[in-house]
Amino acid sequence: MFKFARVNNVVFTVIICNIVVLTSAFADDNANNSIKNRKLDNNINEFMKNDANHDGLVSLEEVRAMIKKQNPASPDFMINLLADKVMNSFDADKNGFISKVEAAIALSKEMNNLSCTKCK
Ligand SMILES: [Ca+2]
Ligand SMILES: [Ca+2]
Repeated sequence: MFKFARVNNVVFTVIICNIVVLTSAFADDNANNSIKNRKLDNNINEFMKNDANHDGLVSLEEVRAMIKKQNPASPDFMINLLADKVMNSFDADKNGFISKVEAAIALSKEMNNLSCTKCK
């Protein structure tokens, strides 16, 4: 069970990394705040593209579709687990939908976590 949870975390991190790498063409270790903010903006916009029905919110189903697209070979139970993980960390008010503000908060936290491993 522990091993399985670890695999999930790795895949989850890979998903976040993909989102970050996707938009980090201008990044370097001395990135100033405006570049950082632009990166965050890009990441938020990338994430909100998963809003398939354009209601301004990313639902659990839409998160599942995003993960499925990035991991087409993964079994459904794995995709569902990952989607639950994303919802848990992104959906701050637990209403079952990720708003743009919630995505901004979660992605900015993830980006800080990622860059902190570099700045030590
Ligand atoms: Ca939606
Ligand atoms: Ca929410």
